[in-house]
Formats: sequence, structure tokens, C-alpha cells
Amino acid sequence: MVWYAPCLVSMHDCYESSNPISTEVKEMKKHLFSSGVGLALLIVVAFSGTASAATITFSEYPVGTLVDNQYAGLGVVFSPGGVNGTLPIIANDGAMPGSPVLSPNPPYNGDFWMTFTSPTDYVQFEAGYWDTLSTGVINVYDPFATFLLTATNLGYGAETFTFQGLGNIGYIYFNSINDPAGADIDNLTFYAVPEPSTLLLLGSGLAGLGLWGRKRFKANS
Ligand SMILES: [Ca+2]
Ligand SMILES: [Ca+2]
Repeated sequence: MVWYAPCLVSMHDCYESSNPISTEVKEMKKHLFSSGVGLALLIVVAFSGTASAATITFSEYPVGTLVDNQYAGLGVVFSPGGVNGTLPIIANDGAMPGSPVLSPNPPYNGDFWMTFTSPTDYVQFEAGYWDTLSTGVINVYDPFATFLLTATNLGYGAETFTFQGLGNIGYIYFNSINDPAGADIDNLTFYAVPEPSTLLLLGSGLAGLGLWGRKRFKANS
């Protein structure tokens, strides 16, 4: 059973597929392509769709930094798990392509929590280095701490985990204690759920662009 949905296309497509405005955007794309001014306007659409994304590479602070609320402004805080009871730490992991990483502490053997302080419906991160299959424990909860699903590593090395289509995500628990030499995470990306007013603004903006494109097409034809 696959508990998480690896995103094999692109982050924008993944986001769009779970976005309530996706039908409208797809219709608009079709229209814009047919109107002959699609390319320039599609760039605007793509930019709008990813405007609320945050990506953390863990190169923002020095190696050795214990991480709790340094990223609170982006919408995520970290706290100790129950195994070692320590905060995660920014560490070098030469086996991971994007080192430095965020590791359980002491590296790389333990667990920690991520808490998303703003509503988010898409979370993705890399985790590894996995030396044994199915040793990771990654549990996902909604903002009310209701359990949503558990995931584990289905491969060796670095693996990308993507959680979407679950509704709002509030907490993710990460435990790599059963993997030889442990594992850590990197490139944590998440999208804030757009506020209704933002959606309305985006929708009306797209409608305006569509009308503009249609007018231009008529003028050119
Ligand atoms: Ca990194
Ligand atoms: Ca390992």
C-alpha cells in the first residue's frame, strides 16, 4: 500500500491538481493557448500559483544549530520527539545531495516533530539516507492532531515524500531510529492554503487576463 503520493510531474502541477481553482485555471490555459498569447500569461499564472510556497534548505543557519522556531515566520516550528527528547539539529550529511540537512539529534538517530502554524495542504521533503527498506516512520496529522496517515521509505538512499490531497496538515512526526546510521530531512517545501479573498483576487485577475487575451486575439486576426 502506498500511503503517500510521490509527485512525479512538477510542484506546480501537483499544487494545481489539489487546488480548488484548478478547473478554472485549466480552462483559462486552454483559452490562452488558443488565443495565441498563452506563453506570457501562463508565466503569470504559474507565478501566482506558487506565490505562497515556502522552501527550507537548512542552509539558512550554521551547521550545529538546534532548530525550534527559527522558521516560524515561514509557517513551521520544530520540537523534540519522544526517543531522545532533543531538538533536531542542522548537520552535514555527505550521503544526501543537498547537505546540510535537518537531522534528529544526536545525528542521525532519533525523532522530531514539525508543526505547521498556518493552514497548509501540501508538504514535501527529501529524507534519507535510507540503508534499509521501511525503517522510517513518518506520521501525518491534521491541525487538530487527528492522525491522517503513516509513510515509510520504499527505497534506498534519498527519497522524496509528498503529502497532498489530505486536507489541512498540522503536524508531521519523523523517526529514523531504526535505519542504520539514521536518516534526516532536507528541502522542506509547503504551501499555505490560499485565503478566500486571495482566491477571489486571483480568479478575477485570471478572468481579466483572459478577456484581455481574447481582445488581443480578435484585434490581431
Ligand atoms: Ca540542504
Ligand atoms: Ca541510514
